[in-house]
Amino acid sequence: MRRIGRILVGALLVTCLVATAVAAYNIGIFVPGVVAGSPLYEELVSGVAKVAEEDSSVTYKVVEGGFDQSTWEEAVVSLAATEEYDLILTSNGAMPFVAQPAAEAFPDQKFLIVDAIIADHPQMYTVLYNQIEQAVVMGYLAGLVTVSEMEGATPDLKVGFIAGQEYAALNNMIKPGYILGAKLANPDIEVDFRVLGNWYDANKAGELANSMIDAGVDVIMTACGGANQGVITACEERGKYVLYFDKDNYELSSSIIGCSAIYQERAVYENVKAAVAGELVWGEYKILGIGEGYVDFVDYNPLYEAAVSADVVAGMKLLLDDLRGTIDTWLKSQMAIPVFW
Ligand code: RBF
Repeated sequence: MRRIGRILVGALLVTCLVATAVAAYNIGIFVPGVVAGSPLYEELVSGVAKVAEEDSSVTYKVVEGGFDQSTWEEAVVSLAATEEYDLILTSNGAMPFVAQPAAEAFPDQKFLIVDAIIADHPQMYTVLYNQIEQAVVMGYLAGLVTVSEMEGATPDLKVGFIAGQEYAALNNMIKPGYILGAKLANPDIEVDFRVLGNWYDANKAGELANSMIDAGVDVIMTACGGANQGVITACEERGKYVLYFDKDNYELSSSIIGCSAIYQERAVYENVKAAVAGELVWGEYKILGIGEGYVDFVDYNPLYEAAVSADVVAGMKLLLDDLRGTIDTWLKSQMAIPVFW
């Protein structure tokens, strides 16, 4: 009897251990670049960290892919080849394609890719942000500032935008949205658009900003990751204005007069939780914008109203009320996202 009892207890223990092992959920986070200085990558990691804090069965490892994009495909294959991860999580529009060979080689590997979109891939779930909305607001602010009486505003109707590189989301959402917003403020405004060619060279970003300022630009939107600092320093030195694209970052510099934010930490947190619960439908995607609460302009930081003139605040409020409420059908049609995937 005793012996049978011991065997039963032993069997129970083994079952418990196996059950615990099965319940563990491991996430490999592939950062295509480096975390520091890129808001969306910082929030990619912090979103998972929040899930892991609440759920001890969730573990994660962060792999930084660095700036040599030609090595990413191989690095994702290596990550999948460990067969240790229930989920590979990554972020940016190129990643559904970069992860393709890994997906093919490891058909059981699942991928959650945020700030990206692909339809009908049976191993992938993607979350795209409506960056037309995000950029329209920023373009409109740039337009209001350049026509304003603010101290740094020049008589030229020129606003700037510096991007890290050219990619589908930029060409189909961010750039057209910014131009649309600026021209809504005043149709005669010209947008000086420059591409840095990478996401880290702050010196070169500073040179681009200075050359734009020489040409009469008084406000520059920056979306070039770690290189943003070069734009900020140039604008600080020359009394010009910066629009920061991805995050509430007014504290970083007094030259930053407008921030739009993507709530990527929240999107990552929610979708990783859904993945852990087995609720993500592979092959599907969703698009999250201002109406859904994942994209916004940060007018709720008091530093914003302190940084711009009262007429700019009033003009912005009209557009924001529209975008956050019932959008006028004409504006809505102008902001439709073309199917670029
Ligand atoms: N954004 C960053 O802030 N830092 C980066 O290192 C970075 N690398 C990118 C690499 C590729 C191939 C692509 C397509 C986009 C990258 N982005 C990066 C842009 C990011 O996905 C997003 O579009 C911008 O942050 C604007 O919201």
